[in-house]
Amino acid sequence: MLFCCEAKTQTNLIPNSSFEGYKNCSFVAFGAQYQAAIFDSLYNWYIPFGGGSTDYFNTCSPSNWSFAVPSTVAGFQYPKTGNGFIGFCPYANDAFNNTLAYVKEYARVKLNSKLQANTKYCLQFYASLADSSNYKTNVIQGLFTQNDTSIYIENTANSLAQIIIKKSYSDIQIGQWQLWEGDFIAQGNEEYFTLGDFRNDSIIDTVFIASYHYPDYYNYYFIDDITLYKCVDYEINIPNVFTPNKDGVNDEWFIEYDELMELFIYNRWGSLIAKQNGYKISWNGDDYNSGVYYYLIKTETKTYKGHIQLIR
Ligand SMILES: [Ca+2]
Repeated sequence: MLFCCEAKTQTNLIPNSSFEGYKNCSFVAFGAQYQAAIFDSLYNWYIPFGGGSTDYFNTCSPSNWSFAVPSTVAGFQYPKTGNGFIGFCPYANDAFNNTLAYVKEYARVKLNSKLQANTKYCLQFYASLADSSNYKTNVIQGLFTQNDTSIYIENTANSLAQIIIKKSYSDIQIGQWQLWEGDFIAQGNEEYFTLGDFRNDSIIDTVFIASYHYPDYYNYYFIDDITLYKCVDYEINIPNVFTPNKDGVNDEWFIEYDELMELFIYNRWGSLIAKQNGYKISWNGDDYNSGVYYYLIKTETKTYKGHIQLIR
């Protein structure tokens, strides 16, 4: 018999990760003072204290409103997936109020569970530079904290964020969803994730694009589909010999991996004799004779082929 699979699936630690869940669609037509309220319509996500006026866009919004899709207040943009996405200025001056003060905007979410100590986590999201931007930055950061602290506290230290994703300027093109990814090793018990740019203003560099909608310095990113998982970055270990003679030593051909595996075992004539899937797979040889058998293992990212020697 085949040992069956343990049901285990990695869950994305970011809730409402594609910004599809919202409380209501009664978005206000325009005005910076209303934007926090609009973002408040999103489930799970919020603007941390001092975190600017991050926006929420959804196709449910009336088409002539500022938060409509695809013609948003910040530029023309379809969602990466689904109907909703968010947008923010990682670093811009206050064009609305025409002041020289710089504003930085942020979005925060409480994770589905606390992070585990000494564990590596991989962050991915899609970002698209809005066509209203007249400058661009090339850094977006992820900050993980144990508490729901204010942005003012977090911004006092330079480069406090654990994940600093930096792209080359030439890779950042207006209106194109691009994958941004980074990783870090958790200290343990981090429970809040904040997206933004936590660098000190003095070290932030920018590249001029063109003068679009705003006369002042303006840099705006749309964001969609954020995932946070434990990283899978070790090689799969596939044994090539086992001895199912019930002496308790090496009686099973056994593989465990952090990606879902699909296993096929063939005899020397190419006939499929065993098949299973899971995060743990094993074969006890059934009633097959000593000899050489062949495996094909498909994981979520790779395919492995080779032979297994069964010795009775
Ligand atoms: Ca979405």
